[in-house]
Amino acid sequence: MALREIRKQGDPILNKECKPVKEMTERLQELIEDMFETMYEGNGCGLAAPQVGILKQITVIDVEDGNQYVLINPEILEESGSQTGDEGCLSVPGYTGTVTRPQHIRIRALDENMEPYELEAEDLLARCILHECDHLHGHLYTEKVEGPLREVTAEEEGEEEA
Ligand code: GNR
Ligand code: NI
Repeated sequence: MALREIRKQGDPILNKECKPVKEMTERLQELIEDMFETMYEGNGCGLAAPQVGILKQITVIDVEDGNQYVLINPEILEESGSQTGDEGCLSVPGYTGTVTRPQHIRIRALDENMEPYELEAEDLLARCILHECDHLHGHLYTEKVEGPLREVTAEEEGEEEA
């Protein structure tokens, strides 16, 4: 396991389309483990492969609902309702902004064993999945933000050990 370097806004890799994964390999298993470690280190609730420089459709999510989700080649099947709330991004450190997204979604993805599954999500989990799916298609939340990006202090980011 190893921490990976997080690419920051302005790095052109963050605006590229990611390729679907065709087969699981040892290298990709290691990437997924490293993505969880890198996400937890940054106090994030999700991380997409392009954020660590890999243009593949892989994202990991942990919104503290007791699950560690791995989404490979995710597809959004349904969206409904609307929620407005604040988002941050490990590729845009120190900022937050308000984004409106669907309240409820249904998705299809492959897990770390390349087994297909469907998942229904709402609230933060839906928001996080949509934020990560945007990364896989070269988009950042800053394109969708309503009003200004606001600076957040280290305290608000939860960096209390700093
Ligand atoms: O840590 C993160 N918080 C967050 C808050 C609201 C909606 C989405 C997110 S994901 C983000 C981590 C990140 O940059 N993932 O790509
Ligand atoms: Ni992000």
